Formats: sequence, C-alpha cells, structure tokens
Amino acid sequence: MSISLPPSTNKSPQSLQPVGWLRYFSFSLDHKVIGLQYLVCGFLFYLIGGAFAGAIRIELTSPISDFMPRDVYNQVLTLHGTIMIFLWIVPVVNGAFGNYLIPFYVGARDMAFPRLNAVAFWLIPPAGLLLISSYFINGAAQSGWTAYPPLSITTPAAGQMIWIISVLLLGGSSIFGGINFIATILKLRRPGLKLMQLPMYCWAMLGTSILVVLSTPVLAGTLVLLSFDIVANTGFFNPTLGGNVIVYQHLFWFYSHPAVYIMVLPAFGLVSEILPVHCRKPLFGYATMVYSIMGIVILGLVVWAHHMFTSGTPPWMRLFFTIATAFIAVPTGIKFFNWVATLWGGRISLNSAILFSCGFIVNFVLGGITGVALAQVPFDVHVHDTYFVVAHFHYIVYGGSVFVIFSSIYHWYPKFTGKMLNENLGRVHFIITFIGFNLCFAPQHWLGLNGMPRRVAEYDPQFAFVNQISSVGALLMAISTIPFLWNVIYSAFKGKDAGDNPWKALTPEWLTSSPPPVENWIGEAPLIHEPYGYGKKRKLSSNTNNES
Ligand code: HEM
Ligand SMILES: [Cu+2]
Repeated sequence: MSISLPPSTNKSPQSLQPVGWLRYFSFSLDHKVIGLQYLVCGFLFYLIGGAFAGAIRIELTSPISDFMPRDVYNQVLTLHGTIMIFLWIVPVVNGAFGNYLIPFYVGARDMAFPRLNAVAFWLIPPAGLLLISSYFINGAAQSGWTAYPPLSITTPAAGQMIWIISVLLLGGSSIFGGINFIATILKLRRPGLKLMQLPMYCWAMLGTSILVVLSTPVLAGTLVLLSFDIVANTGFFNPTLGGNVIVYQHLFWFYSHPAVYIMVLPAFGLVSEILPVHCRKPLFGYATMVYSIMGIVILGLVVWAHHMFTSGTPPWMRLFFTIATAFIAVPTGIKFFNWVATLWGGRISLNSAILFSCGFIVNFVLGGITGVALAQVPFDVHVHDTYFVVAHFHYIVYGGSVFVIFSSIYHWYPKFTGKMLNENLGRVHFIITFIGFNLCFAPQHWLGLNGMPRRVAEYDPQFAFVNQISSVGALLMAISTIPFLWNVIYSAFKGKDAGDNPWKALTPEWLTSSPPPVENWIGEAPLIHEPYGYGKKRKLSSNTNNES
C-alpha cells in the first residue's frame, strides 16, 4: 500500500535532532516537547496554587481572621482560583495532552501550525509570573476569579489591571491552541482515516476547541471593557456611571460556564482512552459518546445564566436555564454509563492509572448530582454563594479534571520518558489523594447547607469543627503530592525500562518507540481503523473452543 506521508513540517534536518534535556527549555516546534512543556509548567503553577489553597485552609481552621489580614485573604483566594483554572487545568488537559497526543491520533508529524503552537505555550509562563508578581508589587486583585464589578472597579486598580492583562494573555494562548487543534484534527488526518475512527480524545478536543474559539473572545472583550471602566472611567459596568453589572455577569458566564467544559470535556476524552486499555475491552458505545460530546458542546453554550438565578433574573429566564441545564445531565449520563459498561466484565488491572480514572468517575457523579440540584432555582437561592457551591465545583474541577490529569500521567509516563512509574507509590498517591479530597470537600456541602458563606475569612464559630476536618483533608492532599513527585523524578532516572508499548495498547502513539522520535514515526505512520479493538481475537478463539 502506498499512502503518501502527511507533509513534514518545514524544519531543517539538523534542528530535528533531539538535543537532550535542553530542548525542553527551548522554543521548540516539536508538538511532543511543547506538550511536556505545558505539563511541567502547569504542574509548577499547581504547586503554587496549592500553596495558596493551603494558606486559605489555615486561615479557615479558626473562625477569626488570624493568619492573614482580610484583604490579603481576598488576594490569596483570587490568585488561587485564577491559577488553578487558567494556569493549571485548562493548559494541562488541553495544551499538554492535546499537543502530545492529537498529532499521533490523526497520524500527523506535528500540529497544523507548529509556530503558533509554540507561541501559545510561551504566552503562559510570563502571564503566570505577571499574575503572581502583582501580589508583591502592589497587592493582587481582590475580587475573586470572577472579577465581578462593582467590586473589581472599586478595589485597588493596579492588581486588578495586572489580573486582566494576564487573563487576556492566557485567553489568547487558549484561542491559538484551539484554532490549532481544530485545524490539525480536520485537516491533517491521514488519508484513509475517517472521523468516526478517531480515538475519542480527538472528538473531545474538537468539541472543546469549538467552545474555546466561540467563548473565549467574549471573555476577552468583556475584560477589555472592564479595564476601560477601571482606568478610563467609562461606564460600561460601573453602576455609578449608569453602567450595568448584570451585563458583565451575562458576558462573564457566557465564557465561564463553557470554561467548565473546557476543563472536563478533554478529561472525558482522556478517560475514554485510558479505560479500554486497562480493562482490555473496546470503548462501549463509540458513536453515542461522540454525539454526547457534541450535545454537551451545544447545550454548554446555552446554560450560562444558571449562575445568575439570584441576580434578579426574570422567571421565564430562570425556567429556561433550569430546563436547559437539566438536559445536560442526559449526554453526561450517557458518557457515565458508557464508561461503566466499558469496565463491566473487563479484565481490570487495578493499577494507578485506572484507580485515578475510577476515582474520577465516582467524584464526578457526586459533583454532577449537586450540579443538577443547584440548577433548581429554589435550592440555588438557598445555597448560592455558600460553601455548598465551593464543594460542588471542587468535586467537578478537582474530583473531575485533576484526578484525570494524574490518571493520564500514570498512563502516558512510559511513553513520555521510556520508563515505568512505580505502581506501589502510585497506589499510595491515589489512596491519600482520594481520602484527602473527600475529607476536604464533602463536609463543605454541610457547611453550605447550614449557611456558611464563601469568600470570607471569618465565620460563625459553630462551623469551626467541620472546617478543621476540611483542613485536615487539605493537608492530606498536600502530603499526597510527595509520593507522586518522588515517583516522577526518581523513575525518570531509575525506573524500569518501559519498552515501546508496556500496556499493549492499540492507539497509534504506542506503535512507535518510547520516547518517540522527532516527527513521531520512523517511516510510515500506522493507519489505525480500530483504536479500541481489544479482545477481538480472544472472542474468535473462544468461539472455536465451544465456550458458551
Ligand atoms: C488542595 C486543594 C484545594 C483546596 C484545599 C482548595 C480550597 C479552596 C477554598 C477554601 C476556596 C475558597 C472558597 C471561597 O471562599 O470562595 C477555594 C476557592 C476556589 N478554588 Fe480551590 N482548593 C483546592 C484545589 C483547587 C483546584 C485544584 C482548583 C482547580 C480549578 C480550585 C479552584 C478554585 C476556585 C476557582 C475557587 C474560587 C475562588 C473564588 O471564588 O474567587 N481549587 N478553594
Ligand atoms: Cu455553569
């Protein structure tokens, strides 16, 4: 068969040679290097965001504001939320794994626009450092990661402006990435590879990138208007100048509700790659999973106002957004049952990758249930801006995306490095993370139902004990990173050699060396029609054995 190779990127042969560790610190155009740059950079910001989370939990172990002044608390809270979303989860589930895997999955040598890709990544470290530096320069932004006016207009301007500039840079990065993913998936596919034969993560990234490209510019425009209000005294959102704060909320959530899916859809895709490999079964219901991703994309764009039920929204609007939100549970539920059906009756090896994926399924269902509850107006009015909401979104973003990031690292580390991670350390990491996470965030449902407001450094003493339990959980989560970090660093040097395909997986990234060569394959790229064809042979042979 002579299928022509996808076009090679226009790099000179010399620059294609790997030059050891140094290339990870260079302006590389190789999608695999950029992917790992995203991953490591994201993890460093996660440690910083985690340190801020620790500071928040220390403050909240006692009902009075004793660990830091209130305005510093607000800055730490704002930095924590902003870092975790814009510098950790979004860049990692999209940029890191997307860059590493998508070219493999479509059978390409690199992303469609390698230079744009490098630019997208290199916007992130300066934007992140800028954001954190504001804390030391003149005090960081204090209005939370949502930057609602009038608070964002009335608090000190310098930190807020730096916040806006860095979020704009990060938004730009995300848009460049999104364009690149859409172009790569639609245009760089190997001839002969049909869309409905792509691994599920491609579909997830296609859906996510559509959301990124449609919604991120809205956030960018909104923040530009907000910055005019701050520095030029315009009155777009400033109520004292005739502005409308509710308009800001609509525009903000038109981006930020989809942002939730920008964090979880890629995670859905990654889980769909990991489960079949480790239970040796085809992904259940491939086509329904594709349709449900697209269903989530469409519905995800029309539910933003469920964040605004207490902002004086008229009753018809409340009704519409309640119903639309409830509908999202349908495609999400389909995906859930498909994962369970994939696992069902499989030969599951309980390794760290599948433990974190199963942990994700459990946590995400809990977060999803509280989400459907929050979409009911009477309930939301009761718990809005309480710790119930904090618990809900941490179940989604941490219990969902972060668990999947860890699962993915355990799964793809052998591909990244050619070495295996230590499974025992991995299981210890999982157990401490799972217990710590649930101990930290489950009690916050109770706090919220009983009226503890979010975003405050002081609270009614009746909530002290439960807050202390939550802080112990946070401490466990912090401790859990130690076995993980040790494992990742130690195994890179001393780990067992992984070989090319330690999991005997069928997706194309495993059909090349570990780590893969520059331009991914020596010779022709493999053409995979059935990325999940596990157990096919076994079935045939058991038929001939008269097994029934
Ligand atoms: C050890 C882990 C973590 C702990 C202990 C923690 C704790 C907290 C606490 C106590 C708050 C304050 C809630 C409030 O008063 O509004 C908060 C807010 C927040 N956290 Fe976390 N968090 C952790 C991890 C994460 C992760 C991984 C993310 C990733 C997205 C995240 C995203 C957020 C966001 C977006 C906010 C809202 C900030 C705001 O309202 O301005 N957190 N977190
Ligand atoms: Cu939402």
